[in-house]
Amino acid sequence: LAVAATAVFVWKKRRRQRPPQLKYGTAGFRADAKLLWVAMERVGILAAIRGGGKKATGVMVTASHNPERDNGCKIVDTDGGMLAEAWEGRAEELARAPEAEVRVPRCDDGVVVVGRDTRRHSRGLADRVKRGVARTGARVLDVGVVTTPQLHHCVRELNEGAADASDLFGYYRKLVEAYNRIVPPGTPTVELCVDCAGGVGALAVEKLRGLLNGLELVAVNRVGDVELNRGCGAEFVQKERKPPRNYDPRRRFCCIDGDADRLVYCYGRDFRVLDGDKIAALLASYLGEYCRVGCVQTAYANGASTAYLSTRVDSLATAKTGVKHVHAKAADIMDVGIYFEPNGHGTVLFNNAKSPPERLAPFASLANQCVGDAIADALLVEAVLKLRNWSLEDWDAIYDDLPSRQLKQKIPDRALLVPDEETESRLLHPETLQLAIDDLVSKTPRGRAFVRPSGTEDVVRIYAEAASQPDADALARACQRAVA
Ligand code: 16G
Ligand code: ZN
Repeated sequence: LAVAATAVFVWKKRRRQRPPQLKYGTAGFRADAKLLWVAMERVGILAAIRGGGKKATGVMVTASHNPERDNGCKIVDTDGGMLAEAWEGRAEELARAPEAEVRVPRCDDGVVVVGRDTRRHSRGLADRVKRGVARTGARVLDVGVVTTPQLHHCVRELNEGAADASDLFGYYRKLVEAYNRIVPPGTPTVELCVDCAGGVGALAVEKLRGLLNGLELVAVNRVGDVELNRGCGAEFVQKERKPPRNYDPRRRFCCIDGDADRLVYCYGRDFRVLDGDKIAALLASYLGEYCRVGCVQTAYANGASTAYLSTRVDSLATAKTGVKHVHAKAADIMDVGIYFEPNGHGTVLFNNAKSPPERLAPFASLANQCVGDAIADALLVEAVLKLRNWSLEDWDAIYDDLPSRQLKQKIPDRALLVPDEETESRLLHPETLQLAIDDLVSKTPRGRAFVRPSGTEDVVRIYAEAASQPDADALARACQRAVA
């Protein structure tokens, strides 16, 4: 009896214990994988509730470009996009609540699509998500190891009436058909090495091999070749400006991240990086010849790209960092809304999907309409380069990046820094810090700088650009000292 009593006591205590107080960050929960077990089950419950017992939603278990030890999840909304911001608070509450306080409603006719990346713990965490979904009575559709954009695609397809989107056959068919409509057969073949950061993107690249007119994809840094996201991948290459592992300057290279929703290109012995800004510029300059194009950037966009785009697109806007912000603005701008963050996350939205100009129809099916998709974006870039008959050098030469520098600084409480709601490029509080930054900027030729609290890491990010690299470095360091 005493043993049973102890067991009941322990069980009750556990039910009252608070799980880790996670934050729903810029793109979902993200933390050391060990802290996520409870949260994942709750995320499954939340995703089912969000579907309202009728529609499909999704959960992607991934920590994207973070190190292998981290994990997380991205919740996919009924339209195939990211979870509506209004629901993030509810997700947090549910993830943080002691078990005894969790109320689980019935969502019998809902479906939650569950996918995962290649991390060691992703399978176990996905099982937890599935357990949460099962508690609501909703059905689980397990699509296994997929890229994040593939999972978004599945959810959208299901809600648009597809019987089953889980084999991804429709996803690949759409890409191949659209690309081959733009690029005719018989076109001379270009080889493109895709640095897959040791992640799931390699599976998609393999699937597309041999199917595309004039384009041979080669997966480099496949699962198991390298540690995930370490010394390779889009985040590493864009932030560090260093060649990824297994880079070969004689071959054409692009780099994606651990869940294949970011893309940057690179080339040459002097290692040039073509980032998201340059991808936006390339696509905008081409599409702008056929329709009215709007572009959305974040404050991290290089000033030279902003200057280039301002004379070539019909509308140019700045949004807060994070896909949900740039995506929303791009969906509301001109016939075609292009957004790319410099880190390579972006896509082209066809806002008049019913009637894109004839010539652009295949672009409208190639570009992922839910979220940035590194694989689809690489095909868009390759298609436009072929149509223009451009090399990477030609593309790179459309404008020269202003020298820039990014730094980060840990402070005791980054929540004390409050940026403006519109663009996150100025601090509303503390005012004295913003004044100090203004002063430093005014003394730097072509200077621009801002600081903002990261939404994915416990740090403050510092961005600076200037006419010369030493000036950009000095400006960034001076802002860092002002923050610290
Ligand atoms: C996330 C965002 C990315 C953003 C980055 C900013 C999505 C899918 N991803 O990775 O768009 O650029 O966070 O990180 O929204 P930060 O808040 O740490 O600077
Ligand atoms: Zn990612």
